[in-house]
Amino acid sequence: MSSLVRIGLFAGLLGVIFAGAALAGAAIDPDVDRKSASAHSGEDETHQPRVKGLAQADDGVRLVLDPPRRVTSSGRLAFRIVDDTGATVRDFDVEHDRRMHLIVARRDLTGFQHLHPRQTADGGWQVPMRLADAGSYRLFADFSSAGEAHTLGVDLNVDGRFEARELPPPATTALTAGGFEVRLNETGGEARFTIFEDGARVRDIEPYLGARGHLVALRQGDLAFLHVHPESEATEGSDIRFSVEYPSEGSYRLFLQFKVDGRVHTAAFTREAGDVHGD
Ligand SMILES: [Cu+2]
Repeated sequence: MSSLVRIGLFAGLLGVIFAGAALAGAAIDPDVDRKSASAHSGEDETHQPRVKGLAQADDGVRLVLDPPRRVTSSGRLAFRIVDDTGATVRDFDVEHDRRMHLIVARRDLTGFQHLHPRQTADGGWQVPMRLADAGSYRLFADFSSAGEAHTLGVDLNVDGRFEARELPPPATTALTAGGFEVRLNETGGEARFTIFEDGARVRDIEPYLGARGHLVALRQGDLAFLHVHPESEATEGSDIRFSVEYPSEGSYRLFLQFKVDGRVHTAAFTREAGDVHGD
């Protein structure tokens, strides 16, 4: 909790004492505390940031949409990364086999997409993108430049009648569109995924983006993008393992992608931080 919040709460408590109980609801509104806390959760004073993607500009780089803020449900998305002088950044490092990873999710955590844009001659990026449902989407550009990793986030709106979907309840199994059943086992900060097809364990998982799988974890409410590290000792035939650290209580959506028979499959899981250490 920041000192400002603390001072606010202290003042609120004094208010309750002197002005009576009627003020209590407004002065010690738990929502106010939660909002302030989430605004600060992007940084950790002693460690690297535990969440990413909450800002459109960070660490001297900025994500610029061309044109800004709005897309049609199907078309081409164009964007650039600019530095603090406004110049287009052109040099990117290869991370997970690509120079640019684009993650898209609607704000209700449906409609997940993982795309790889193409760099144009002027240094910008383009990718065909279809957003089937109306609503507000979060777009994350995940890249590394000059040895520094960045995840910048920006909202996109698709006009139309918007119906938010409830987050599915927490689960440790998920079905992919291709009929695979994925089981998740979480213990001590490690998420272990096992793939099944028709009840039998799938062992011939193909490399995808230089690893056995790719995991994106988003926090419900602000779509904070979690640091997730693939565990290097994963070998042929083994589970797909990641170290996942939930930065706060709350609901999270995990999107695991893996490749079998040349096709990429996505399995999504809802997790509640709080039960992750208990089960
Ligand atoms: Cu990617």
